[in-house]
Order: sequence, then structure tokens, then C-alpha cells
Amino acid sequence: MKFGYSDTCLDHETGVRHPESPDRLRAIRRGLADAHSVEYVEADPSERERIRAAHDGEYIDSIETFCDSGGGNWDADTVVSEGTWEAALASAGLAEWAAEAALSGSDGRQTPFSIGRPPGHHAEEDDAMGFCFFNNVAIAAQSVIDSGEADRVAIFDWDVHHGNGTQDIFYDQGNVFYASIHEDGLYPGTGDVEETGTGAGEGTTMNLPFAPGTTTAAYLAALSEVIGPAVEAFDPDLFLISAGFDPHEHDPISRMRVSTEGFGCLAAAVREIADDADAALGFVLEGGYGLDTLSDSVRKVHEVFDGYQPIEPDEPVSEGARDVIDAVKTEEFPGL
Ligand code: OKP
Ligand code: ZN
Repeated sequence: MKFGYSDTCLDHETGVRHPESPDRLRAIRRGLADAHSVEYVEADPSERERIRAAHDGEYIDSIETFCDSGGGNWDADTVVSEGTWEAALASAGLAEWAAEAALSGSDGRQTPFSIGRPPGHHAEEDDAMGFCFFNNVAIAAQSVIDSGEADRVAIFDWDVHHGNGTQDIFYDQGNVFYASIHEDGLYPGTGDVEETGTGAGEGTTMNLPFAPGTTTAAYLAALSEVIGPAVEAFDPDLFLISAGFDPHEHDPISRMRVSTEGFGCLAAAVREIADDADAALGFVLEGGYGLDTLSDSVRKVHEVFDGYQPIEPDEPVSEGARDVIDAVKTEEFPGL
């Protein structure tokens, strides 16, 4: 894969014992060190005008001012250091690069994956939360729409947390489809099955809150039965993955049970959906807090794009997940 990476993303300092640390990116790069066909690209940071694609101007100013004054706690777990401003611009710029590279034809072994931090999917139009400041994937999606490079963008968020920010930013838009699988009951608490969009965006949001303990098989069933068909019907030019690795079975902050091999299966599944929809495909890093599980899982995704065929799990779809998938299918998206 082509990895978008910038050292500037290391300058966002969250302090000791914060799970969202610069070591996450160092671990990913160490994990990829001896892998075949890894290429690094350092993209330009986002320009303020591009951040405006998803955020309120006054909010952007207030983040800049907060960083300039040395930072501190924006909220209980969203920590700002002086370097956060530049890191957040770099992280958003990497996501923009991933979208543009995919749309310019970078695919197969060259599929783009932006490994920036801070992550983005909790960031709202006018607020930072959940370790996120600028909504990288939303900025990327809206930017390529604004520039005319894409008419429609689909986003699938497999981070264990619901991407409330991404959902909200596009909730009433008909040109961005957002689907999320997340752990029910976990932060931030949004993402019910009934949340499906409003106005022009009615039917362009899809949520699958799965119970703690859900395994890879349920993710694959959701992709093949509802997310894939919905993305194909939406007919996007670009399919972006908000790729968080915190649903890993050994991640320290979640109770989901996706295996390392399972992330390879998810990568193969989204690649197939992109191919079937004839859409460009790009990945944007969100969470993932076990350094080994994060680096092993990113490496597994990379290997799938390098020709490795992941082994599908030999396990049943749990009853709870089956009920959620069926509810989405029969009650919220009966047309699929
Ligand atoms: C960011 B990403 C509540 C704990 C909140 C925040 C988790 C943010 C995760 N007291 N923890 O989605 O991986
Ligand atoms: Zn997360």
C-alpha cells in the first residue's frame, strides 16, 4: 500500500498513560519495516479553507488559539499540546491525500492508507471530543466533492466507537453515505439502528451497534448483507474506510473480538465492495490502542493488498448481531 505519513503527527502530545500516543504511529511503521511494497508519501498539511469543508470557522480559530496558548484539556480525554495544531492539519492533509490519490487511480498494491493522528471521526462541526479535533475523513470526503473530483462518497467506519462527528456532518446530505459498525454501549453512545439520516440525507446513514464480544463473522455478514448492497446502490465515486483497529480482540479499550486475521478479511471485503461499486478506495486511520494489535492489524490489511488471501473465520454470527443486521435490513433499509 501507499502510506500517507508525516512526522508532524508525532508532535501532538497527549501525556503519559494516554492511549492515543505518538507511539501508535511508530509501532505501525515498525510493523511495516520488513513488508513488501510499502511506500511512504508525505502529503501537505490541510489548508484552513479545506478544514472549513467540515468545520465552523470560529471553532477552527478556537482550536488554534488553544494550541498557541500551550494547550491543556479540551475535555476529560481530549488533550491539546502546542504541537496539536500542526499535527491536526497534517492528519487532515493525509486524509485528503488518500482521497485524491484513490480518485487519481492509485489502487491495487498502491491503495492509499493515511496513517495520521490525531484521529477524526468524533470531531463535530464545532467541537473536539474523543481524542479528535478535525474530522479527517469528513474533510477528505467533502473536499473532493467541493473540487468536483467526486459526486458521491461512501464512508464505512469499522472503528469500535461510533463516528458521531462524521455522521452528524453528513446527516442531512444526500451525497455522502456513512455506515458504522460499533460496540453498543461504548463511547460516545450514538449510532442507534434508527439513525438513518434526515431530509436529503434520509437513508444515507446506516448504523450497526453490535454487542460487546461480537466477532469477525458478524462484521463480514453485515458487509455482505447490508453495507455492501447499500454502498453499491449509492454508487459512490470514492469509498473511504475510517479504519480504527480498536475492535481487535486484544485492544485494551474495547470488548469486541475481531482477530488480526479478521482485519485482513474486512480489508478484502471492502475491496470487493469498492470493485463491485466501481469506486476508488482509500483508508484513513482512526483508533487502535494496543501497540502490537494495531501494528499487526495494519500490516495484515497491507498484506491483503499485496496479494495475501485472508482465512475467513469458522465461527457463527452471534444471535445478537444477526438481530441487528435483520433489523437494519427489514426495518430501516427494506429496499436492499
Ligand atoms: C477515539 B477513537 C469516557 C471515555 C471516553 C474516549 C474514547 C475515544 C476513542 N469517559 N473515551 O474512536 O478510537
Ligand atoms: Zn475508536
